[in-house]
Amino acid sequence: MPTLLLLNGPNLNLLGTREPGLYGSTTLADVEAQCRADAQRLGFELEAFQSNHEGALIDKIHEAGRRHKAGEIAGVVFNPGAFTHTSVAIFDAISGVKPLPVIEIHISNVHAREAFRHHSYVSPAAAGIVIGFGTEGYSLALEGLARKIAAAAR
Ligand code: CA2
Repeated sequence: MPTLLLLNGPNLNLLGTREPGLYGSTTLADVEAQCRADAQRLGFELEAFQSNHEGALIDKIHEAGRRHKAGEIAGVVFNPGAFTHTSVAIFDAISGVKPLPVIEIHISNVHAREAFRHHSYVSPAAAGIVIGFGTEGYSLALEGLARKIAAAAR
């Protein structure tokens, strides 16, 4: 079965354990289970990976690009965490694996927060963006990704 990759960046392993006012009380394990069920409903397997390290995330994007060419990975939902606002290297990695579709997702509405969160290096390389729907945004992102994959196959 084709596979979707769920990627989460730095500090998202803390989801549900701190700052529930900002990020909710759902844990990363809960998010991954919810996404696995969503993916199956949409006809995909799900692989999930979280890292606090920029290079590990970049390596995973490169691997996803190779597996996309091999017909194994159909697309990626990615919350790059704070690297969203700092990382030209992640922009380059996503640009370098096109046409693999990558949906950027943020749990909080970054535009209603500090000015340094208003700019994303990732968005120009993303196939779509979901912002501010809490952890349910991951489900919306998977749904949108599945629609883009279906449209590209037509
Ligand atoms: O809203 C989002 O999803 C963010 O990507 C989350 C990042 C933040 O740097 C971005 O600006 C927006 C932070 C993730 C930290 O997650 C935590 C969760 C619980 C407790 C502490 C941190």
